[in-house]
Amino acid sequence: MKKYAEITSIPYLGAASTEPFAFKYYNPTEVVAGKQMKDHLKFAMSYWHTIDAEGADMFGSGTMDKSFGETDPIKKFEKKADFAFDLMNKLGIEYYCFHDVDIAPEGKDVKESTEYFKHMVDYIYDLQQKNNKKCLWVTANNFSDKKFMCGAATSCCADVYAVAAAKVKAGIDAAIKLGATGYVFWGGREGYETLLNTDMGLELDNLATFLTMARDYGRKNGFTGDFYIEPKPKEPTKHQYDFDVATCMNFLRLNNLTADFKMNIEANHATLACHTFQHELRTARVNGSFGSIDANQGDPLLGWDTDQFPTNVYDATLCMYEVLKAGGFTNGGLNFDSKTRRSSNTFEDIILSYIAGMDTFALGLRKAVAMIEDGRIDSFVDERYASFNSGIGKKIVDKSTSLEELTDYAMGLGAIEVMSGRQEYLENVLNNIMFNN
Ligand code: XUL
Ligand code: CO
Repeated sequence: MKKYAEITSIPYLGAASTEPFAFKYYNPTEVVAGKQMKDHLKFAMSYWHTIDAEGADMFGSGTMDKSFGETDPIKKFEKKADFAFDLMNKLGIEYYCFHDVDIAPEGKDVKESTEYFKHMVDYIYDLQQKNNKKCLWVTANNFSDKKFMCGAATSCCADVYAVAAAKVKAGIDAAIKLGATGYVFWGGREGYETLLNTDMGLELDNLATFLTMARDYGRKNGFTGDFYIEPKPKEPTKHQYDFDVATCMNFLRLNNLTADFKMNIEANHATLACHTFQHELRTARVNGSFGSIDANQGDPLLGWDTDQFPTNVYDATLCMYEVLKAGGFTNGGLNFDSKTRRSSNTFEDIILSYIAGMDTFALGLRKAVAMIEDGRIDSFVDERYASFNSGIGKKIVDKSTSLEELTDYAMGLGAIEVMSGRQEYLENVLNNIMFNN
């Protein structure tokens, strides 16, 4: 197998190829359903797992060294950034996203950390211009440091809340400078372990105030992208306030934030909430809050966030079906919040993992287009709800009936026959589409 340094770019060689460092399904400029594949998929490299994570887990230390031979903290992060853009070039990825602490070292206090961060934002800005890349979104890591042990915007300590606000302000400034089209809030420790020590009402109100201030600051200073909430039900806290899309939508509606906040849906967070990925995407779509996607997968036998590179083509197909039905990405895109397994510890593995994830979603896109073009599933659903197209059903849809009128109508009915849901037939149709071409 080739070494990382020998790889200059990953070509599209098609499904018959056995070359490991080639795309089998992702052909960036090929037009499918009226758009180039790269514009349908808007792949983004996510910094924290790819550029920083070294494979440490709670039972052992890292298995990979990503210091790039540097000990000076600033030089190390500059080398990481150089590597990040080189990797994106090799893979043909146009977008990237990051937490503040992914791109810069932390200083002794907020002031010093912000200076380091600004230096690295400038450094990355130059790389982005030189390499013709775009920033998908920025976020603040307001969960790792020990001061965030009881939350950030939902902390019991007002000083911690202020530090979290300063970090978000710096992140929004970076998003504006880099022209990012998104700013993400994932509520890492915004939740609680026990109600015995928690003022839930105050925490939720403080969170709403925090998001409102961030929105107002961003809009006042020229940030025109989307703000995103990334739902996750648990881990690290036992109860997270951003449990799933429906919970987040309730919170956003209550606090008049739906015009500015959309969802950043992560595949495995959906699974942890006991939903399918498609359920979360559909819930966002019907609520008008579909925004961006964190594409990874979990392990069905493990109950935590394994953040694996996606290889499940069924999930990717149903995901891309929802994306197409939502009209495609606007400000959002598809980022790989995914990491190589701890035992896949070489730079070649990073490239191979991205190829797997990108090919999986490219295949998913192709199959989703085939599903729509085939039409059997969509037309079955249309037929299933046909009783709402005319007569009393149309009146229900038009909100022009009443319980009295429906009662009169029901009184005149004889035996009713409800059409079969034909789930097995539809699953068979899906398999037919997946494997027939
Ligand atoms: C954590 C997670 C984060 C968010 C950004 O589970 O997914 O990477 O995507 O903070
Ligand atoms: Co994520």
